[in-house]
Amino acid sequence: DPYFSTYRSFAEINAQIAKWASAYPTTFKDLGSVGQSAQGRALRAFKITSAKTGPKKAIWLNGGIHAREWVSSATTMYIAHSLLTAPAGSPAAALLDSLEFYFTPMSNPDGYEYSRTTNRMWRKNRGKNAGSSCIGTDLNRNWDEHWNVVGASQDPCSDTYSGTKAFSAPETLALSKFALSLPNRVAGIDLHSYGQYVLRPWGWTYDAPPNNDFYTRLGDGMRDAIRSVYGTRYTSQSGADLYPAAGATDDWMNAKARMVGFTIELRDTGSYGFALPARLIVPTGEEAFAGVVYYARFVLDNK
Ligand code: 0X9
Ligand code: ZN
Repeated sequence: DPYFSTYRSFAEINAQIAKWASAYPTTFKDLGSVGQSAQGRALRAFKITSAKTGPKKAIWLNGGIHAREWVSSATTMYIAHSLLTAPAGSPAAALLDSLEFYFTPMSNPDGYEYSRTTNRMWRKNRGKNAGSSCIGTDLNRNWDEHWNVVGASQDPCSDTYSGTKAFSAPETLALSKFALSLPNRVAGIDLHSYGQYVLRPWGWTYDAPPNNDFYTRLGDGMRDAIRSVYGTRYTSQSGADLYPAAGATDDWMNAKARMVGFTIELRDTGSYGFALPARLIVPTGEEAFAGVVYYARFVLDNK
């Protein structure tokens, strides 16, 4: 699909959502805006499931929390594309009979556009900070779970500024309300780059979570599923083993939203880093999709 030949703008991503809504009226549902960014851009959400009715579990895929991690939003959209085009009878298509997939592919649209137009290496949102000329909150330090206890800064000029309090940023507040509005939620993945990691809880402490064995089997299985596509080696470990950092999306999912929460750090391991060439969007997306299919099946069968 030529859509994935290059990194797309906020406007192009929204146009693609509109296209999918008309091309796949039975499986695709545009949920419109779940809130607004600091600069007033819409935080868009959509849902993919089959026409089959009955009780279904919900999985949330979140992309683009960090502005410069362009492949995160691209991969989130690629996963949606892969579900929409899954051949009838395939394992992926079968998932849609028992699951609803909810997508928020661009959770930091202001930062993303700023990274595209002005500063490629921007990470945070673009909210103003009272008493400082520095802009932005790190949206992956602003969630209400052990907020600011480790790996975060109270300096508004820092790239890991955690905000004035948990959910002080409109983006995290809106996303958290959206996630909690899904009564059938069971699991969620927050997509980032780079490093090629499958990160299980916890991210804020080295302590093992309850059900550590479940998380380890799931994370290792995702790692193996990803590798089976092109041989790409991801590392399966806890978030804290990368470095402890609190107030992140994944820990909030697990602790506060009772979801099986993971972070995936997509390609690569540092050759290109955040500036991953656009020709790698499709392979990165294909192997990530294999990981997501494994994850969805595992959650469906084991939770
Ligand atoms: O530091 C982060 O927010 C993530 N890495 S990134 O390079 N994409 O910024 C890792 C988050 C892992 N999860 C937790 N530490 N909770
Ligand atoms: Zn990130």
